[in-house]
Amino acid sequence: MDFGFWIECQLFMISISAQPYDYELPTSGGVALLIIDMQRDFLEVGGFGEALGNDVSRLQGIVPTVKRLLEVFRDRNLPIFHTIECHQSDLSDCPPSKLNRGWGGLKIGDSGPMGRILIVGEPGNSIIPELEPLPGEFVIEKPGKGAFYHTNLESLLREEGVTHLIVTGVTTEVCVQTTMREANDRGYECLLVEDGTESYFPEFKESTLKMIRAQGGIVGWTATEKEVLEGLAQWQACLPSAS
Ligand code: C5J
Repeated sequence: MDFGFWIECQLFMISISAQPYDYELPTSGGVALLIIDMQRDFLEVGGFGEALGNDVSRLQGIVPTVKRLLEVFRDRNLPIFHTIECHQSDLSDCPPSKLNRGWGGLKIGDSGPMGRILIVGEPGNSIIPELEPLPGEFVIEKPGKGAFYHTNLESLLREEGVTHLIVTGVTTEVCVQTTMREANDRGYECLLVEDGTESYFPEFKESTLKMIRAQGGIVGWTATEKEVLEGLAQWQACLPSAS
């Protein structure tokens, strides 16, 4: 590291240009990527999402962005957490309040176009092949909308020394937002990647982004993939391990 750059690293916090204001990165690691529910049943033609009448192409639009972020975190050896919304085959972890909701003909546990809906191990429940987790990456099976509810996510984050979460995935206003709120309450600094999250309902996505960064970042920050990658590149160059 050249001396001028070293001085810059010491004097200034490295941050990601974000809304509602810059997202400061920690001086010694602690940043992880969190990818929420990029499952075949939500994203693929012929899956549960489409069976419910949703346009899944909206969700597919973010796959290249999430993949690029995933590759950057892999290249830099930073922790990666994937989540899957799923239930046990006997539905013992699915409360009636969740099981009995919904319009269409299909409910959780029913046989759908890609196997039983939201049941662990069924074809539609797996993460899309483009983002398939590699050994060493964490996969959190979650029965709720939030990734902290009835999972070991919090203890894993602690063990890995994670304090900052770069959040991506689907759907913005449901599992992504719930997880960010849970994480925020637990003290994690969360940034949602604007072009790395999507909803079947564009107006819900836009409202969620606004809600997250309202009141000075009441839930967290938002930034584009480009802004995240620029900030991370500068941050990694400043880490003690880079010198
Ligand atoms: C939903 C999710 N929408 N991953 N799940 O039920 O947001």
